Amino acid sequence: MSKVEFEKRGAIGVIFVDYPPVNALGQAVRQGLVEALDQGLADPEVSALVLACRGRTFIAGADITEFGKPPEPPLLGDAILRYEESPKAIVAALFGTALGGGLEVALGCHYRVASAGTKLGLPEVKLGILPGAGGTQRLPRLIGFEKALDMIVSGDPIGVDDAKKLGLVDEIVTGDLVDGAVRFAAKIATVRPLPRARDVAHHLEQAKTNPGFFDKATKDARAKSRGARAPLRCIEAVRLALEVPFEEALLRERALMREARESVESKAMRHVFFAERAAAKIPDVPEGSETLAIKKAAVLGAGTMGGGIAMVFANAGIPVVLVDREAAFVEKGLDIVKKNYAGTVKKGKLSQAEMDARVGRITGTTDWDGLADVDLVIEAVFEEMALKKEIFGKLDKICKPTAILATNTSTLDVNAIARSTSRPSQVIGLHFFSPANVMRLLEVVRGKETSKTVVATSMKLAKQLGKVGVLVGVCYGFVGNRMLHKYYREANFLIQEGALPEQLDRVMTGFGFAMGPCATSDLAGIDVGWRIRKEQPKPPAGERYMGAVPDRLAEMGRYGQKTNAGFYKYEAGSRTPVPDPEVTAIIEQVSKELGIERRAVTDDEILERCMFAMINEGAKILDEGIALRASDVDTVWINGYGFPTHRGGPMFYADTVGAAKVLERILQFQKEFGGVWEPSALLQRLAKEGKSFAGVDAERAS
Ligand code: T1G
Repeated sequence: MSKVEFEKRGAIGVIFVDYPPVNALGQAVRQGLVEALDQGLADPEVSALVLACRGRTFIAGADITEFGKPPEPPLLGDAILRYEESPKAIVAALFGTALGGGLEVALGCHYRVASAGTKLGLPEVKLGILPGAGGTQRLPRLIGFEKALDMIVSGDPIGVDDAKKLGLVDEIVTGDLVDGAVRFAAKIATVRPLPRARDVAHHLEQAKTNPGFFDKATKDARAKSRGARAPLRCIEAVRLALEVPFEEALLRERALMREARESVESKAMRHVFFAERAAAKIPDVPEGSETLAIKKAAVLGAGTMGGGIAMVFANAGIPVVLVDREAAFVEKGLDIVKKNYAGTVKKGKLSQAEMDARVGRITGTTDWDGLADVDLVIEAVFEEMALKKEIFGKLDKICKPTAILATNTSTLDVNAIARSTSRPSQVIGLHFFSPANVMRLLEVVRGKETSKTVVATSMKLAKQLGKVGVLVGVCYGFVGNRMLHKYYREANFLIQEGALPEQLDRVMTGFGFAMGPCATSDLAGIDVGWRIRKEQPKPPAGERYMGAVPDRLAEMGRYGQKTNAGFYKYEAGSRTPVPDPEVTAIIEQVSKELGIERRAVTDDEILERCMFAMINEGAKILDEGIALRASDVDTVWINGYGFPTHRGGPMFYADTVGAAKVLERILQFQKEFGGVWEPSALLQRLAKEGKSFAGVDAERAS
């Protein structure tokens, strides 16, 4: 069945795209668009045309699954030129998400009408590319260069009201969209000349008076992009509008887009796109599996995490009870919640009315009886097993039989917690990341006895809460923290051997992380890890201890930002890390006490040891089935640990280096630094067979 149909409504021809799930511009759709246009143009009874879509959204872009294949005609840019040059007016009828190539098609039409709630954007930069079908030329001409560049470089969509104000949308339709578009088309059918975005001159003239604008945009983008090239390519393309004629700019934009599409950066970001969607698919809990309705939730523990989690539910429209053992703790928790919301309102990112509605969904109490009718309880108290078991025992008695009992533990054994209840099948780990109302990742920790219904409900809830849910098994630190521990082990060993915090952080931010391990420890608080390590047994004699330097800093009261001194020093009220010679002296003293002769450490060694320690642990996690897919490990790191998206995640990065090279280096480190570098069996297999982690996912999916 054709993906594009033509239908006549009186004198108006309606071109319907129908290609679920998101009407992506695959070859058949492009072909259909051209054929339907020809049909409309050839029909003398047709005075104007409407371009519309069936299904859940207007065209959401090019078909990303076609990337990497040789482009087939008609090319999107050429199809759009056909629409733009049409002698009959064409009205695009937008709803849902008009994105990427979809918005570019609409920009090639002469008018755009839209339903309320429509989102419009050019998100290509989030795939490591740039708009390649005229978006960088038509959008700036139509709405102005500043706003257009902001949309193209950020990739963030705008709402239909803003689009109307900017002149991107001509009319917001109430009632049936296609009927409204047909009425609009009939109204403008005879208006000439036909308004084409390419012909709008005033923004272009204005931009030509201020070419310096692009230099500033480039400087800002370079500072923000953490080494990603796509934002810079976007600016380069938009700038063409000032430098060359429209047609030539289209060809050069297309060439820039193709260059970007072949880049490892774009392959990494497309991997991340599909990895996030794959993470939602659980092989033994297929789509459509039975789920429980979560209409009311509760959070136990009104501390920072508890308050953040309560906000997540309130933001998703789910009433939530915030419980703690003393009224003062509850009050404090609610105050923090209100402060967080007030901050968002102040930034203009939330209306006061919406804030009030969300705060209204959160009730604080010390009374556990209020938990009898909730559908889900999330425990977020101190990381003490005895306390958690006591709490789950009590919840087991109070909560209704169908209620899901979840723990937000980041390290403890979920199976042991489950066994402290009479309903282990209803127990699951829901591991949020701090700040819970900001971080997108949710590790969904499946216990041995967790039922498929509870797994399916939790994965569905993750999407409902605007989180990226990744299913993981039970082990110490699950996926993220378990790998983080290895990364930080190497980071701290490197400091003991000769590196300094500023070198380590420079290498890791150069790789693309927002912050290096030392600055991150200062932000999170060096005392947090120190207190946990103090509870744990020291490694046996002869085995190295990663905590030597951070323990010394903590013992000296250098907890990080909160004490204006940690691995770095901080001016009062500033978050800017300043290298501190006192820390260098402390580190040198600790190395001496450990009997380590300090040496020059190269940037390459730092990157390899930090990354390969992570990758090796990721491979062991896959070996053990704690993660279903290598791409899940990447999704955890991208959404929970600030791993640079343009690197694709640790396992994707491993594939760009190659399993054989990673193994070769790990075996070298094993020789130099001992058993902590025991290579994973999976990595050894991949190296031997010349395979990749992506290949493992494909094997497991088939
Ligand atoms: N191509 C192919 N498949 C796509 C797709 C696309 N553009 N967008 C979504 N899908 C699939 C997705 O993998 C999933 O599949 C299903 O649709 C539902 O998606 C020339 C070159 C539109 C906001 O970047 O942002 O145009 O997992 O789970 O949460 O300049 O999808 O069910 O098998 O995300 O409701 C630019 C990408 C392309 C938009 C819907 N466009 N898509 O979100 O559903 S580049 C984009 C999205 C381009 C031109 C260039 C979101 C969405 P499956 P979903 P959702």
